[in-house]
Amino acid sequence: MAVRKNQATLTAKEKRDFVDAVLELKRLGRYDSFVSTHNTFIVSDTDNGERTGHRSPSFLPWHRRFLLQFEQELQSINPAVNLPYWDWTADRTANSSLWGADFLGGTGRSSDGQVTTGPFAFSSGKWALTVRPDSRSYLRRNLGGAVAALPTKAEADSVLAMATYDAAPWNSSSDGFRNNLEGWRGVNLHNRVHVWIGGHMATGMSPNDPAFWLHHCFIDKLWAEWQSRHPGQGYLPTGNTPDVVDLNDTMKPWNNVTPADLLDHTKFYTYDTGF
Ligand SMILES: [Cu+2]
Repeated sequence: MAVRKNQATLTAKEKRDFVDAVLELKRLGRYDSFVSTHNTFIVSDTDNGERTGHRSPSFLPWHRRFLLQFEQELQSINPAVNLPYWDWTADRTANSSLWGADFLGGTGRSSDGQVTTGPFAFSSGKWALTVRPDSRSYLRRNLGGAVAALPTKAEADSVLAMATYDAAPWNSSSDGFRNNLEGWRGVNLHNRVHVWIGGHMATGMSPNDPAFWLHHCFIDKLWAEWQSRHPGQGYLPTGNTPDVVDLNDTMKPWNNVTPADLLDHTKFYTYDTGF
């Protein structure tokens, strides 16, 4: 069983293996479809049609399925690689080893936001963006530039304490665990981290930054933690809800997987904290 580890505990070889597998997917032309798929599933509350990937209950199962697919792609390059997670309540600064030249590289330079260190620097010759919001093909970041602080452990705990998974109108104005975790309400966990990193992470094309996977892996872990804290609570809504993915509805773009299929992550992997 694959075990997803905290990035802070990865060995030098594990970091190298992860980075090398990501770079190889990019070289093979199998990375950028993840960027375009993610961007296709950005919606507003008032868009017509179904809300699937964001601003809706299926935010969590949609990203769980999305991460699983990416992890399987990495494992097709190197079976030893699992997604690591970034606990941003603990590793809270731009000086964290996460942003080291041997892992994700650091913040962007002040002139144009271009990441210039690490394997995803444009100058490495291995990380040119093709699915991108403008003509610039270099990865951009501005760590801590637009929002001063990452969410704290106390803030994460306050969201984990919420007993109800989600609530009508099932969008970015809802009460409940999902919307507070996604960050449209309350202390703002997930959205704030995207903005703290800045650059491409603050856009729908956020998977251009490999930090996306480590951030969302921690969001996925928080969902698993919420499930273990609230065993009597489950995914909502359970049926007949217009424009929303109900418990047993299939999710686009896969069309063969439902939230119910994804509730038990231990069918696929576990976390190093024991669940
Ligand atoms: Cu997303």
